[in-house]
Amino acid sequence: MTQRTLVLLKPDAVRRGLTGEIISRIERKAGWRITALELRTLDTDTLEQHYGEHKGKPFYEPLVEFMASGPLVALIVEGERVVEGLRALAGPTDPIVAPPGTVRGDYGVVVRENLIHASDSDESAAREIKIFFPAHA
Ligand code: IDP
Ligand code: MG
Repeated sequence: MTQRTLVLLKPDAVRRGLTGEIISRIERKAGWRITALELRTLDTDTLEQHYGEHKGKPFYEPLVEFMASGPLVALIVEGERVVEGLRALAGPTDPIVAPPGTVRGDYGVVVRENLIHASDSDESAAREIKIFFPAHA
C-alpha cells in the first residue's frame, strides 16, 4: 500500500550534523521517495498545530521551545507502508529503550531530543502534510 508520511529531523539532528545520515537511511529503503524537503525554523503557531494533542502535558512547553530552537528539516516520504516503516526506523520515543539500529536508539539519549518525528497514522500524516507542505496536501 503506497502511503505518504511527514518526517521532521528535529533541531538536535541538524545541530549535530546527522541529517545526511538519517536521510540516507530513508533513501536506501527500496522504493521510498522523498517528495518534499525543506530546512526551516518553526514558529510556535505551527508547533501548536503540530503538537496540539500534547497541549497541557508537562513536557509540552519545553518540547515546543526545543522544536523552535533552531532549524529543522521537514520532509514528505512516499512509498510502500511508509507510515509504519518510518515509525520503525525512528524507534520508540525514549532513545534509551529504542533498539540499536533505529535512529533514536543509535543517536539519542534524552527523550525530548530524540532526533526525528514521523506521523503515527495515515490520518496524522494527512493532517501534518497540510501544516508543513500545504501545496502538497
Ligand atoms: P513520538 O514522537 O514517538 O510520536 P509523542 O508521545 O507523540 O512521541 O511525543 C512527541 C514528542 O514529545 C516526542 O518525540 C519527544 O520529543 C517529546 N516527549 C514525549 N514524551 C516526553 C517526555 O516524557 N519527556 C520529554 N519529552 C517528551
Ligand atoms: Mg507522536
